[in-house]
Amino acid sequence: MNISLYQSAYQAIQKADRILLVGHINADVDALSALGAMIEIVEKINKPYLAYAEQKTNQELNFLPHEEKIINNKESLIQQISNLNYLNTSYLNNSWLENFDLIIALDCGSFARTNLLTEFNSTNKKPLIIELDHHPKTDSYGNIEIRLPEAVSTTEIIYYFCKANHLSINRTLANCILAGMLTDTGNFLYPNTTDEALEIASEMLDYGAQFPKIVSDTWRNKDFITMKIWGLALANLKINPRYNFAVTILPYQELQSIFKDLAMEDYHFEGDSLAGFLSNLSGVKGLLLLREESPGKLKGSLRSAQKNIDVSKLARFLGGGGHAKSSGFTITGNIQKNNNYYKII
Ligand SMILES: [Mn+2]
Repeated sequence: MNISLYQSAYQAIQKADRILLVGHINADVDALSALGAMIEIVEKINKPYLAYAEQKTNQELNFLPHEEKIINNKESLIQQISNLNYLNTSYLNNSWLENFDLIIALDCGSFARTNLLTEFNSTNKKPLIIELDHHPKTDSYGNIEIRLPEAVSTTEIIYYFCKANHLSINRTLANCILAGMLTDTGNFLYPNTTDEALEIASEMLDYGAQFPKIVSDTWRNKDFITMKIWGLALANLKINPRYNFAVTILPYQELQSIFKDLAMEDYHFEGDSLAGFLSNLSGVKGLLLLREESPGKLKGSLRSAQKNIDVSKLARFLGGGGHAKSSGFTITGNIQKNNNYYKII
């Protein structure tokens, strides 16, 4: 652990006047928990801050500490800048980002994942950036870059941050740290799980983290429609014998008919746990879950449990990214079905 890097990050936080905490677009539990932990840390030292994660989902994850303080769209973020008690009114134009002197980006593999790239590029007075992330490097954007691809979650990095800076870990921090670690490892079942992660998790229990509660809120929380979608993914599962690679597909029309039958219009698809579940299939090199999010737009999730397989290479080849055992991409294409086989054209 590079203690001085963590310490210089904390010094920058102590020096800052107005901080923007940001997690990636469509934030998952790790990103929201990392935000919750950072909110706890900056509130303790009375720093004016705003927290933002574009398109954060509202209902399912509201059990996470400080979740209600995370703004989920840019308009509200800009509106709330005036609450930061600061006289600069430049937020009225495109350089509103200048109202912050520090950005802390959490769980964002590239700066584009913050949804702030355009504003950042067009701002003259650029805020300092601290990056805490466990994704493999794709982009170098942090002035202080703390990137640990071997960490199971961004919240594990926040644990090291607390230790390096002698910050005491209260129950809120312990819950945030454990929640990110649990969800990014599928409750310590995915191949990215490390001995270190298990040790930190047990330490979090000592600090009061609620293990059964987090698991029931994040894993034992599947509704009926989710189970029907998992059923569709299982029904469409095939193994490509040439590559010994499993593939399954969720075509838009078939998803729509599930939604229609259950009178469900607005459904938030939780792809990570489905892909994680499917990756329990033994004997294959890996798995691809392909979901047609809207007609012509396909989202792929890749998983592997095999030591020598790095699925992120395929994800990057297709314009996406991620970890060696868990990555994703988005492509355009239409799904055609004939004789029980699907074809992308
Ligand atoms: Mn993560």
